[in-house]
Amino acid sequence: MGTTPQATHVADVPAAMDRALALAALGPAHGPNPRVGCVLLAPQRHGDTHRTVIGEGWHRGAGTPHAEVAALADARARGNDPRGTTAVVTLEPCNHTGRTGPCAQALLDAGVAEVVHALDDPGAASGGGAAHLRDHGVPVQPGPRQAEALGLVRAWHHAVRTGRPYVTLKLATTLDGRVAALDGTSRWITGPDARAHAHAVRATVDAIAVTTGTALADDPALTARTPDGTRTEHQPLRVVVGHRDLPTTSRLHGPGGELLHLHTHDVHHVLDELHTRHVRHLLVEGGPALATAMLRAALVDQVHAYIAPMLLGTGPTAVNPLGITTLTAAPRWQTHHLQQLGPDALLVARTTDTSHTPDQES
Ligand code: AOF
Ligand code: ZN
Repeated sequence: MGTTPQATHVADVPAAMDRALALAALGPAHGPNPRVGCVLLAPQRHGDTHRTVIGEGWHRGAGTPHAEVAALADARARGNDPRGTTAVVTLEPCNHTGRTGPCAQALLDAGVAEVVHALDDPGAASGGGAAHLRDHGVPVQPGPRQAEALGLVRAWHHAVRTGRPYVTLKLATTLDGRVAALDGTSRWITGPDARAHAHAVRATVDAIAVTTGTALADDPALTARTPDGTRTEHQPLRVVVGHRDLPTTSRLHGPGGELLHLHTHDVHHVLDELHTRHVRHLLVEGGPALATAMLRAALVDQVHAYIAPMLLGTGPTAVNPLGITTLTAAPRWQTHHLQQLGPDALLVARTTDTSHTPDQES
């Protein structure tokens, strides 16, 4: 099925989990649902060194079959009987009927003998699949490779757990943290490689937010584009925060994702509204007023700091005063990773220590 060659044999359950994680990564990083992969292993016969993969699948986005159901369908399409198999899944099988039916029950109905899953499902309705399987006599082993599985679904997991989107704040500054010169010139501080990276990030998030001030001053399109200017298939929701109206000629009214104008300055209200729209990952792109309000409310989970090796000495900074007057009052973030982008650098910092977990979201 799909774009990847089928695995036919794997050494053992850990190798099957490697495969399930690789399959999960084929799903979209954006959207309301998590990226999940599933591998069905035939029972180990005496003397075999490897186990046969009889079916595998991954989730391709909201409304399409879940990974477990996709793997069962793959097995049947290949003429394989899923009875007695071990289901190796990157997320606990769901226990609810949402856009599709409950996977825990689908695995039971198929006669699967045991389940190994990485992450627990934190959803109030969707969780509990492991208990349901155990109650019906199917052993469930939770927990291997949680960090990797989480790296694939960080924003979704955060949103389901906390009831608000995961927020990435993008900053593009000089070495001394400035975003414009005194005369207001601000394009371009970072170079093409940094901009290409930022566009690739846009293509993985659900929504991008800017203030009306930034929208009026810069007239951004807020679309995700490849370096040749082509719009990518997925276009995030474009969110403008603030009271002033945008002219009808604004590029935000042009082609791209849906435009949502929120006439508020309350960042909690912004995130509530986006959460009800199933936005899992919000990218905040400016200006400094919105960045500052989000930081003051402790609503930023990750900063993408693009830093250009130039100095201005004066001019506006990326963030306005945060009310911090002494060093010990400044929260210290964790460096998740550091990357060179042409002449510039990208530092990804997070509020919690995820520096040892891989991350395939961006
Ligand atoms: C997925 N894909 O492979 C698994 C999921 O609205 P629904 O019916 O698509 O259900 C989405 C929820 O199901 C999701 O939030 C998660 O809790 C659970 N498991 N979801 O999209 C999958 N296994
Ligand atoms: Zn499911």
